[in-house]
Amino acid sequence: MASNAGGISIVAFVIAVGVSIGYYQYVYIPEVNAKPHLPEEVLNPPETLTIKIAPGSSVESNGKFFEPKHVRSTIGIDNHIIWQNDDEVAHTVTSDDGYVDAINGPFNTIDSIGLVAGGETYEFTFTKVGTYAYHCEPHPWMQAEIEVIENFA
Ligand SMILES: [Cu+2]
Repeated sequence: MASNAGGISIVAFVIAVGVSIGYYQYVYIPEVNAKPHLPEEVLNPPETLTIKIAPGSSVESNGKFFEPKHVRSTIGIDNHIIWQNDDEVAHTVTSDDGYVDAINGPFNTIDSIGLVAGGETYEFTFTKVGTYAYHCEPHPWMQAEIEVIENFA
């Protein structure tokens, strides 16, 4: 009886070790390696920048599309960008070169919310310094750029 219980506990121990090693190898390690560790203020910056999609943007002669057309954002300060569609027509915010952020995925509304309907918004947080050119997929004359710079403060 006693030796039987001992046998069961050894089996239980072996299983527990096996599960722990499996968890470490196949769950914990991939999770640790999957995404870079970044400061909290980069992941959730204290401020946001808003870009407005001008009314009439679907018409090329409108002349005003993403406003402002060029935006400078500082990482860890205001690298969270909000696009506000003030037009009645739906638009996309689509990276020119298919940029994929290591934390937040593709910089493209098509891969997340689809079209940004009139009155709706799209939000994206850039976690890396760089220059990000983008456009609207249905209206390719709608072009703009975000420059995300280092925080030198
Ligand atoms: Cu558009």
